[in-house]
Amino acid sequence: MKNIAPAISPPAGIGDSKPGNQAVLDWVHEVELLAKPENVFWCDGSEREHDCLLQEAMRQNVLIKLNEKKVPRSYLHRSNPNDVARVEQFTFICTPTKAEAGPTNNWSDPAETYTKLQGMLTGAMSGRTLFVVPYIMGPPDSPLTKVGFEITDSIYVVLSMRIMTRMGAIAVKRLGNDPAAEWNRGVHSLLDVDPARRLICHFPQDNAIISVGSGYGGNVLLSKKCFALRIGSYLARKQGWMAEHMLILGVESPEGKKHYVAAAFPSACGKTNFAMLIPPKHFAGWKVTTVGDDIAWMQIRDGRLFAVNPENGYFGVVPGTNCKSNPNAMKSIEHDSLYTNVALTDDGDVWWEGKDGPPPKHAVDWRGNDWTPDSKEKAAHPNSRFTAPVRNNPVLDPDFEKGEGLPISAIIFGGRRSNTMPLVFQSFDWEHGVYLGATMASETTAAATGAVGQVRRDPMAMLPFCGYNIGDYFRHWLAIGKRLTNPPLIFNVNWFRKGESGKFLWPGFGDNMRVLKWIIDRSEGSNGALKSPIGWLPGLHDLDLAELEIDHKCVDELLEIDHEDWKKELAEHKKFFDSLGGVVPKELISQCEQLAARFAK
Ligand code: OXD
Ligand code: MN
Repeated sequence: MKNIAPAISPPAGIGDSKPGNQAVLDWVHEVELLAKPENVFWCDGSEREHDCLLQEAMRQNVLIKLNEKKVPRSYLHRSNPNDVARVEQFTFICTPTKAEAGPTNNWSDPAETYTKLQGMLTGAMSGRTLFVVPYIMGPPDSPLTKVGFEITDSIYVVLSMRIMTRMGAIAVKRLGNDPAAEWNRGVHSLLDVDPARRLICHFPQDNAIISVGSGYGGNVLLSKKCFALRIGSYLARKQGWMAEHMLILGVESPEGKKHYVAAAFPSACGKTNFAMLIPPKHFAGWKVTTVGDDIAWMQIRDGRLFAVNPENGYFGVVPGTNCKSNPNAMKSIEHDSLYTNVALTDDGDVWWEGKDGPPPKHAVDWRGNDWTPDSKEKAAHPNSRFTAPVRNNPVLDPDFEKGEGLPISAIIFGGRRSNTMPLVFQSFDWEHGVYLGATMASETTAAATGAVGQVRRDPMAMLPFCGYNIGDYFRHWLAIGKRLTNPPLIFNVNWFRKGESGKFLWPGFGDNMRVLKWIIDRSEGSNGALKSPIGWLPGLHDLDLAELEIDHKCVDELLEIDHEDWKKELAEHKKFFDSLGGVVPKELISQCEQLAARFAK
């Protein structure tokens, strides 16, 4: 069989930065004995190393260099067509008991799973290079920051980790030489990229991850979903902090007053767009800055929640990104970026459905086939991705690296719902807010394999990412609320409500600033709201809709609470809680009853 990741022979002085920590050395040695690579490459994150890996990735056709004038220092990667999204059905939480993983996770026995994976990894790296990638998650001087090491046989993974994390010597230094220090062990092997031998396994008690058989980012950049969310959420509960699938943004008023907001939306629901929002003209002087677009780690200090973005790059969905939907993302991917599964134009540029301008007359699609505008196939895969450094973002928050984190004034939950959910509403209090998060739902997207467009409950957008029992996760949220003397207010938004004609009622994108402004005003106690059975809703005059061409009828529809729809919604909440088999805390059951009672009044 063809070796899909042939070993590389780096020049002297590259790939030999062994750390001093004996626990790391022992672990790498153990994996080496099992996977039998040709050689071991110790990454240090230097420029020399980067150049060497890029050259090798091009030589192996893992990366295609793009037109240097059009997209400087950027590359295209094509994944195996059977490997284009996260695979929730092959993702496992391996805790000693099934109850610890809970009703929403696939569970498998840790000892049996280790044995099975050891079998799969035996000799798996023969003829390949075993790369050791040290990285930190979080700003260099933050108490929240954690160290991880990823072993991989994929050069694409190494180059992507270099963008997505602070990688190399910085992590080795932070870990130090104490063999008992806390760090995450991640092992990844492409094997033969066969879906039948694809497994993403988490061992929370061991702070360890093993991922085999895939090369897709969400399955193999172990820092991200696997460590920062699944293992992270487990550690967070144990250690009293929060690891959430949330963007973090800053909003500054013309007077210089600044708030930070964290928002949990399921995959591919516009987190990156919201985090990079450009306010409409009417909001001249208002500034929105990005702290993070996917993950928030939050700790309590002085009774408030403070958040950091543990990542150092963006791994975003490409199709639909353009100068109208997200000009800041377009700037972020203009250079020094990796593209995965987009189309390649004849002049070495990248193209995707929804990019500005007319489609190219000819391109090579994401599978490597000729493509023209008449082709039936899409040029870019719907879940094609960019990997870009945060530093490329023109609106990166100046305090992005602040170690203590940034104080969160509001938490927003949201999903993709064609009906039922109004544009925005505010919870009555923290406990009610936890209920909003716990019962959140969204229409599924291409970010994970499976049917697209079906409404599924996705509590706090963590359904695929909570590394332990979801009931205990809800309990953790409730317990955090008790420790907060100055908690963020909690809101729910829905940019995706449709009218009878099937068209979106709300323009979205930059105009989401209008909703954000109401949220900020509410956090300052300075704007009105109407009490409804589901929470506080803005009155018609509480939302600043100036200079927006929108029918009053649309606004009414956007804020409408249809009692028939809500009867069904409430039944779905109950059904969802019932499906969790008794793990839901009594406080949330009571919230469900209170909601029913408010509607019955
Ligand atoms: C992502 C996801 O890639 O949530 O961020 O799937
Ligand atoms: Mn995500």
